[in-house]
Amino acid sequence: MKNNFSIIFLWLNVLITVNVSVAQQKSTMKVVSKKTTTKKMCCTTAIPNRLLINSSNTNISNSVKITDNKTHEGMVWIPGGIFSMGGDNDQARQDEFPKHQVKLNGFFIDITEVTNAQFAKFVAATGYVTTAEKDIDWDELKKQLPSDTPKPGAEILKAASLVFVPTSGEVSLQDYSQWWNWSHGASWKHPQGKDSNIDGKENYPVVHISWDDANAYCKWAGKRLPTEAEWEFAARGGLQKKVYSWGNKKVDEDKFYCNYFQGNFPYKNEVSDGFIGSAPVKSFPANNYGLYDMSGNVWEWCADKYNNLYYDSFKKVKVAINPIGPAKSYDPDEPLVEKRVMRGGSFLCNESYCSGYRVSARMKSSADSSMEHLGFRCVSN
Ligand SMILES: [Ca+2]
Ligand SMILES: [Ca+2]
Repeated sequence: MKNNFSIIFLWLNVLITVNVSVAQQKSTMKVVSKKTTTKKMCCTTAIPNRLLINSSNTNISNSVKITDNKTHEGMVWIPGGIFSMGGDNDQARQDEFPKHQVKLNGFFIDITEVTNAQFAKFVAATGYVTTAEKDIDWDELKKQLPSDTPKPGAEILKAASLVFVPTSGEVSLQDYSQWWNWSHGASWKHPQGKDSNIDGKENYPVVHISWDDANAYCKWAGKRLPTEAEWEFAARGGLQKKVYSWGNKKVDEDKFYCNYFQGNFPYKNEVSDGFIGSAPVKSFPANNYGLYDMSGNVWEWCADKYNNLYYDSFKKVKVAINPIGPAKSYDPDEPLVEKRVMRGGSFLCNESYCSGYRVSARMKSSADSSMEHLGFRCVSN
């Protein structure tokens, strides 16, 4: 099995090399200094894409109809208001600046991440098949690659998702393939791989959910994904210019405020907070709005495209009103891959070098990416 993973990651690395090479030749977009974008390379800046397929070419065969499922059960109303969006301490990366004023209308938001039980209802009602459960379509993938790229073996293109496997010791944090395994059979029903299951985990957040999957669920539920601004506004819980959803106390000061990774990532998880992986929703204190796990547990998709320079566009704007993200995605690390924003950090985030559970921390991946620590929650008007 280990050999298979090695082959897959060799293939991934080939694709990465090809994409970067093509980007360097063809991209006309401004290339930003690597120094500013790869700072603190870790779980928060090295989220892998699912074989780097551009989401705009993802073929979604599932047809989900809007149903009359809209309900505000399990949601709270977040009154509108003005807040200061962006980084609040020296852990913040460049894409979290400049801080800028944002005004939002009120909205409802789920008090927890969407759970396995909730997602199972959706699948039972619609027959939806998630991205991770579908084989990779070579005809689509090859459109992203040079025409002479050879077709990989069928085994590599089989349905799979990324599962975290701790390394045996300290490793360079530049190479995420050391702790992410391309695991055939891994999906929301088998979060740690094909031999795992979610029996008894109905109240855990659903994971291995792509942005496309999350949107399909939202559509069925009569809801939508939060904008990045809505997500941050809700996470702050009415606090102004604080680092975390609970204020400025350190993540383990007095008590554990969220599910994260204690110890030395990615090989020694001390599990002082009681959870080595994801935790049942509501296992940690809610913020002032009554929202659970806005920090940690699993990353949460937002509706917005990701652009590392997006906040610069507000430099001359006094107050941004209900912003919905940039028109164009751009990530200087992978310029050809259209990406969407993820927020909140996960059980793999670590205080010493990433702290993705800060309320302003931004992450991104392609819309077809799915991983063991990636889920979502919904909002509605
Ligand atoms: Ca933990
Ligand atoms: Ca979360």
